[in-house]
Amino acid sequence: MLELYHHGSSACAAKVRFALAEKRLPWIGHYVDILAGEQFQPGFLAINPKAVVPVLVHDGEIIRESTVICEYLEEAFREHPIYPSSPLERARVRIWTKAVDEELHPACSAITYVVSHRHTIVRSGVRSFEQFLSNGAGEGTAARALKWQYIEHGLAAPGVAEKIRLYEAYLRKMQDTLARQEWLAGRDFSMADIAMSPYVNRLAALAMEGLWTGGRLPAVARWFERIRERPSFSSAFLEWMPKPLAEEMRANGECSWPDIKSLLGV
Ligand SMILES: N[C@@H](CCC(=O)N[C@@H](CS)C(=O)NCC(=O)O)C(=O)O
Repeated sequence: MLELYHHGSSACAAKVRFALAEKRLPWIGHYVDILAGEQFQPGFLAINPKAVVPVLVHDGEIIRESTVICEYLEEAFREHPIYPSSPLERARVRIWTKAVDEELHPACSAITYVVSHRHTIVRSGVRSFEQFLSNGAGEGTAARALKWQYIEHGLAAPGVAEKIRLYEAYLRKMQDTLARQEWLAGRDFSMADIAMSPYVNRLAALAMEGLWTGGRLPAVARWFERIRERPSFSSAFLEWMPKPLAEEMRANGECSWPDIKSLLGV
């Protein structure tokens, strides 16, 4: 039995749900509300001391880290492969997944917090770092200190502008690649597309589609249309996103859009 601990707005969790859907694997979900602090409950910390989702449990064995989880699924279940067979294309997949883990995910966390989650967290009554930490930090005090900077200073928080520019640079890298080939690793849809989709979808959820629409990055626009048309898209991305959170993220994104545009000069 496959069990997934996940959350609706988590990009890493969406990546694993997308992989599960593409591999047509049935799973049972345990929803962890990371905006309400459920990741700090002892039961969850016991399966992930870092207090982050996603976590996969397969027949009682715990697997953490979204990219590792997807690799595990591919190796444990050979049907409906999401990794290409050629070494060159497999290397291309890993370049994208490494970029996501090392650079894009931290950039996504920055933009999501400064544009939207900071308002949700402040509205819930949090006023100080001590209070923000009062639920616990798992093993992630440093990461949580960074998030507190995003909550307190928004777009003016140290390093945020660079992270948002880096995010946009990845859209342009995608454009360069997708202008030459249909999918990110080559001719076929693969784990590279699964890994990048949540990050393009996040910008769409924040009403920032203008970064690639209107003829700006046409190959990215066409690619994202094809991603959205896949039968797996709805179960991976839409069904788990609570409607009030989706509406809040979109409204907050619309408010921040002029600042983001001026930061990026688009
Ligand atoms: N490298 C980890 C990152 C996991 C991660 O950052 N998860 C976020 C959601 S996308 C989370 O659970 N955040 C909870 C928190 O920061 O309190 C992975 O790929 O699984």
